[in-house]
Amino acid sequence: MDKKNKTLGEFVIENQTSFQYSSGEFSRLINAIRLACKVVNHEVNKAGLVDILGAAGDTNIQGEDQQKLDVMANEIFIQTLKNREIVCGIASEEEDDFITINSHDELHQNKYVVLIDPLDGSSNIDVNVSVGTIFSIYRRVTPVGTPVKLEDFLQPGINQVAAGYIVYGTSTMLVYTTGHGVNGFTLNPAIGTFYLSHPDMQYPETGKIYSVNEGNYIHFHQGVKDYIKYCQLEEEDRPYTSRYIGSLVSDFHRNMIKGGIYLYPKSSMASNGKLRLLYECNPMAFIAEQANGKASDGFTRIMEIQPTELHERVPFFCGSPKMVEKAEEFMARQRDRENQ
Ligand code: AHM
Ligand code: MG
Repeated sequence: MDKKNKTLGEFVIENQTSFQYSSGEFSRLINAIRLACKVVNHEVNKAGLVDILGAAGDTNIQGEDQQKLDVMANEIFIQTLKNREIVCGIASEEEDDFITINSHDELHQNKYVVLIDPLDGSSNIDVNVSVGTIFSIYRRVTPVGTPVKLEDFLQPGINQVAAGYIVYGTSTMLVYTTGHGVNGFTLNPAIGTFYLSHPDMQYPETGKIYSVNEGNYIHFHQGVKDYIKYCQLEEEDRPYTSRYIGSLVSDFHRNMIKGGIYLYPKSSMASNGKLRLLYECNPMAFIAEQANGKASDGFTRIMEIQPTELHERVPFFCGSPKMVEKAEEFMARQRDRENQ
């Protein structure tokens, strides 16, 4: 078959054997995510009609309350996964606690848990800027046949069996990995089909883009400040270009294609940064590493951090390997200075 015409469905079937565990189950899982993504995509694309159709909190013409899109996306993903009975638990950035699926089913046969940020960067929706969905899949660690426990979700990122994101951008793309490289699929909205458009995605070794919210500059650790100054210096291939959308999926996606680094460091205002280890950093780190990139908290590999709570935050440095290594050098140098 012509590679250019390969659909996501065909790709999943062809690559079933590369999934380390039961292939059928994974195919069903990715199918559920693909379906939910198309529904969310439809809702996101209508967001510009908010003045016509009514804003969140309003009542629409059928007398139904209009929901905020992030709440709606959360419900769509959870409902789609629940209906298909393929996971034993879901944790979402939008929910305080994890959700147990089939809690009344004595069998509890499903082996996977899904962690999801249903609509990341949702403050961008009102101004027609790209947003995304991020997901992460693990095998449960507690025995099959029992209800899921917190420890099934608090696994280090290296245990992920799959992770991906959807970017609702100028076109809608689904990008995922099962630990055998990263592949990107673009939605043809006319027929609702994803096509393999970006096979084997790879970060360039280095790049010319740095992405950070520089408005927080004075609150950053000195190591981060020094690295930002290094990016701006007129030397060798620098100064780099500053690009920051404020929508992690979009900033990450651009940097992976063009070469760059994304930073959300800790600051004197946010002691662990802003991004969530389980819903944002771990899945993005898995994708980054599978695409020749790197992800750390400035000192430690993200995927080796042992999570202690569902909504914990970590500083995030992610991108082209040489750029992340250079930022880590600045962080280490400053730490050494402080320890002297
Ligand atoms: P959210 O989960 O509340 O949407 O926040 C996450 C988003 C990321 O997409 C983005 O990179 C970051 O927050 C931007 O934060 P800031 O506005 O502080 O730069
Ligand atoms: Mg988020």
